[in-house]
Amino acid sequence: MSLPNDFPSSVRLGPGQGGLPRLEIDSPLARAEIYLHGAHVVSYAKTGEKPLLFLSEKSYFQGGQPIRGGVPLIFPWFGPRQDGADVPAHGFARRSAWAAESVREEDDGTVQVVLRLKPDPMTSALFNDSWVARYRVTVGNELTMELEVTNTGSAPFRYEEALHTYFSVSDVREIAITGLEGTEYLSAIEEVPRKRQNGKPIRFEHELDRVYLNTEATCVIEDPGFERRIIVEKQGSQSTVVWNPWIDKARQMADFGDDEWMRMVCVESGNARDNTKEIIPGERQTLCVTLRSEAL
Ligand code: TA6
Repeated sequence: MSLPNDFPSSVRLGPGQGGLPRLEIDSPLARAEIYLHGAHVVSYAKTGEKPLLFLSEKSYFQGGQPIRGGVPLIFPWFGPRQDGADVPAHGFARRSAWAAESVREEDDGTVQVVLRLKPDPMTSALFNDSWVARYRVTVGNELTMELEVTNTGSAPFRYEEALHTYFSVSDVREIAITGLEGTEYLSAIEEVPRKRQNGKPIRFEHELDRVYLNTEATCVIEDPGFERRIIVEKQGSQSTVVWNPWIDKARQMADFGDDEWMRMVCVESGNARDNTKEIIPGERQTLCVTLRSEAL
């Protein structure tokens, strides 16, 4: 694991849960934790505010297993791979050990961490060996995450990606998500999978698992219980996934508490299904997400 030698005073590298290497950021602006395992942002809280992200109390913290919560990094396929192959859901990036390429503190107090993942025999067997991924995480009054994929090979290839963000909410039954009104979606659980969102905000009365397509919209999670709204801005993303497992699915997940479905919602920014990306040799493509919250 190649690590930079010097860290800013607001950044510490050490063993986190499960002994996994963790970068802890504690600056005047915000606190955050980033695990090298999966390049996984596990927590973020702007100074003086509630944590923005949800983390399951039952999450695994072990090699090869994804962390349940925070911002799982999905690459190079979303969910079950579209060719039906028997491979881990959501690709290998969130299960891989990333290398910390640089850690620096900007003049305004924000901290930027750059992590990198390259092919190895396991990933090349599952996908191809013609790519490198870099992930820039900027921690300050906002949380910005940029996933950059470069085609280092001599042929184009297709991939899916998403920042599968778990947000901490007061009660999923009380929140509303705006920004996707009138947008077409693919549902993983509804009989008629391809539908269009009506003109109203998304509310939750059951399990909901939808890939909204061809949308660059900013989404807002209105949370009266926490007296805040969370703003999810994105660039380089045509898909927004919205998911809550609800009661039955929560019970089926060993790394998720039976009642945790009430306190989380996933609003994920990426490129999936109809919005699968194609990248030509030498091309570099970036998915960028910026998260912030405001008092209601
Ligand atoms: O983001 C929605 C989704 O694809 C759901 O179908 C659900 O499977 C969720 O991801 C979590 O997937 P995981 O593999 O992390 O259990």
